[in-house]
Amino acid sequence: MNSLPSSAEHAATQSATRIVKGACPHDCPDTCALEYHVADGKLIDVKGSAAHSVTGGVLCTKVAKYPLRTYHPTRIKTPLKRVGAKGDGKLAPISWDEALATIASKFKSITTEHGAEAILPYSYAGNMGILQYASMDRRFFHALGASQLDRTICSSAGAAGLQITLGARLGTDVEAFAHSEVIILWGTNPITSNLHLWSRCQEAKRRGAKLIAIDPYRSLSAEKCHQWLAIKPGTDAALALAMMHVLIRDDSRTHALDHEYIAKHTLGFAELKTRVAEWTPERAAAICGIPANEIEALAALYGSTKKAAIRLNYGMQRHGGGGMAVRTVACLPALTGAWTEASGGLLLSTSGAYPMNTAYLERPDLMSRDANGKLPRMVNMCAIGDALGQASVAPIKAMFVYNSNPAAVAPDGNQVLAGLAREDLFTVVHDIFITDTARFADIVLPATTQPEHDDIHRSYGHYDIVLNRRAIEPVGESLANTEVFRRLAKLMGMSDPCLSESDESMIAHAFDWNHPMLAGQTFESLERDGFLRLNYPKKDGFITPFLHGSFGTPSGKCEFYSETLAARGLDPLPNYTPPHEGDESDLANEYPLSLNTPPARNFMNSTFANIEELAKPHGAPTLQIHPNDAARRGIANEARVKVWNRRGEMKLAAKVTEDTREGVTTILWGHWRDHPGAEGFVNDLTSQALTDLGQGATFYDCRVQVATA
Ligand SMILES: Nc1nc2c(c(=O)[nH]1)N[C@H]1C(S)=C(S)[C@@H](COP(=O)(O)OP(=O)(O)OC[C@H]3O[C@@H](n4cnc5c(=O)[nH]c(N)nc54)[C@H](O)[C@@H]3O)O[C@H]1N2
Ligand SMILES: Nc1nc2c(c(=O)[nH]1)N[C@H]1C(S)=C(S)[C@@H](COP(=O)(O)OP(=O)(O)OC[C@H]3O[C@@H](n4cnc5c(=O)[nH]c(N)nc54)[C@H](O)[C@@H]3O)O[C@H]1N2
Ligand code: SF4
Ligand SMILES: [Mo]
Repeated sequence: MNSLPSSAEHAATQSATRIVKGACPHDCPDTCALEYHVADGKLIDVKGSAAHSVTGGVLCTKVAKYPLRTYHPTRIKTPLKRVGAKGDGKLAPISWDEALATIASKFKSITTEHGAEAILPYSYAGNMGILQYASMDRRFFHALGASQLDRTICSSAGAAGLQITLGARLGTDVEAFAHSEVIILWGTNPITSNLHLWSRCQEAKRRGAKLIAIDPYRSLSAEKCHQWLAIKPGTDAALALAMMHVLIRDDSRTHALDHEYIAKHTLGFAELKTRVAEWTPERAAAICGIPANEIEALAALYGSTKKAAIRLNYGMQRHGGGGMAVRTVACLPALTGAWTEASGGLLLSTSGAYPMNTAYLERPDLMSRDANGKLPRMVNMCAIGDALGQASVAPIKAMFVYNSNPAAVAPDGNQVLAGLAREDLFTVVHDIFITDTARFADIVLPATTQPEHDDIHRSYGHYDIVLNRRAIEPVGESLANTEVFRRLAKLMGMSDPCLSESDESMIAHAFDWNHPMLAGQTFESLERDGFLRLNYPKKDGFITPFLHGSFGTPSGKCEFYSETLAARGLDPLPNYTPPHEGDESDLANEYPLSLNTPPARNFMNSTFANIEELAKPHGAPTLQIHPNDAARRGIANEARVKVWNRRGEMKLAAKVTEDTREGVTTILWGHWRDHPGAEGFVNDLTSQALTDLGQGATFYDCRVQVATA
């Protein structure tokens, strides 16, 4: 209908609008509570819930325009099969019956010939719903005997570091940041990646708080802080050690240490004191490129109040020493007793807060052991390029990709593409769009978007459970992840009854409702309100997880000294582990610059970059380079440059700017491979090397050279 609706028609539409409660599924700490506005069976708008205090009625630009994604003209509407060469993206529609029958017969023949371990699931966090992220899919692959995927691409180094020091993935309540007096944004850009934390930081700023960003790049958030400390990539642990040095050295004068908290709730203070005595600000300054007097001032400011909150994010752990860096920074709040204030402490993740029924949802017991008692092998998702290239005893013969886009998001892209191009590799991609990975698929399956299925959510940035209810019928023939694996299991004659459990039943069983953290709460109240908050100790109305100690470590204390690390032959104390490709590495002469590739605001990893309305304002990718580095290479602003290393290269426009520190180039990440204005791709440059703890990704630990193209 082209004409405007009459006022009567308009009123009718309005009265017919239904509001359905939802949860944002994207890989973002905010896990907003949504309201789907539906009229005539169509999603007409998505709003943030005003009743949900974290969301506060506000959504980021990406999700506020969600109907653009759900009804995008390029959505996959039917299953497809490949009719061209791998990588061409030439695909023809087929029926679900044909698609599933093809997958089932391939999986069977591969199992007979090579063993089920030759089949690999590849998934990450395209959808963070508890069901769509990890439930029926895990059951299916466990029962099949497929290789296991080690899901390390994002947070595993930080999670491992936090686990050593705090013993739990818990942290400061996002809403309490509004009352902090000092906020350190440590390797994080919340305007992009954590909008609802940023609004609390702004509130604190208006109340007089001091905001400091520690980041090699002057991000949108760093720009709005009182101070930007332009640290060299991968050296955060050295800075934290020197801060502890100053706090302990000056304590008799500043009284910054909380001796009662240290005595009651920490382990190994004496050993820590000896260790940090070696870490003078001068020594750290030489490593992290921040002048010693600024390190002194930072430590003094941090020690001046217990209402000092550190927001760590995953940016600073994407380096060779990322696990140790998080472990070291996480020692700070216990030293000053900042955990005793709701608006003090540290937040990396809250995902460990929830009483999850993981074993029930994922059924790891369905995996069978071989003659030697071993479970199916584990494949690290960061090293998928190497894994696909290996002609080892058990090569990967089939890969089932869902909730992820490895051709764009995995490091060392040339290796990944070479693997995906293998003629003998059978690839299935279940997605909403023809992604860079789907272009290599033998079979493509259409997936639902969040308003088209039910789910239940935890968060990694707050303490609430959020429910998602289906608001519209699936677009085209799309199916949710859970349904695809239910159908495939049935077709393959897999008989365990858990393989046919309904979504509704899994939703009801996702959490342990008898757990003290849910005492007094019911599924009915969740259904009514759309969200609920866990019962954690509170102060001033905010969750304050380590108010009374109760750390999750073996000793129950914040472990400055870790027996766990000692038993693994590792340094039991906080320390600095240099990056793989840092200034001291062998590569530094040939490749004198670091490459930093953090996410762009309008995209969510590689999601949303195909939505014109979001991609257009961002424009083509650019290589940001410091004026001194540009001058040395004769690079003018907007000149075409080539950036390369031994793994790959990219050509794009330069942006000469002091926003990126000297020695560091920055490309904001999230575009797809074929983006106009650039040749080559960011992740063709990044490395498959892993972190010190947690076997995580090292995207930002990357040396390059740059020249005019
Ligand atoms: N809009 C948007 N939001 C997102 C995402 C997205 O792609 N787009 N991604 C989501 C995902 S998957 C995640 S994991 C989260 C987390 O998101 P993160 O990956 O943590 O991303 P940012 O918050 O952008 O912060 C990363 C910052 O770390 C800086 N950095 C790089 N190296 C170092 C270093 O060695 N030390 C220090 N101190 N800083 C360093 C970068 O310059 C950057 O400003 O965000 C989520 N939210
Ligand atoms: N250079 C560089 N590389 C990076 C990063 C970086 O900062 N710099 N960040 C890294 C990080 S932190 C992460 S977490 C990874 C992210 O890696 P991924 O988790 O792979 O993230 P996305 O690129 O968003 O891909 C998710 C895909 O899932 C699809 N999807 C969404 N919902 C569903 C669903 O319900 N079902 C199915 N079947 N599919 C669905 C989306 O359409 C999308 O194509 O990337 C990493 N790569
Ligand atoms: S991406 Fe993050 S900020 Fe945006 S709606 Fe989802 S949870 Fe909220
Ligand atoms: Mo991530």
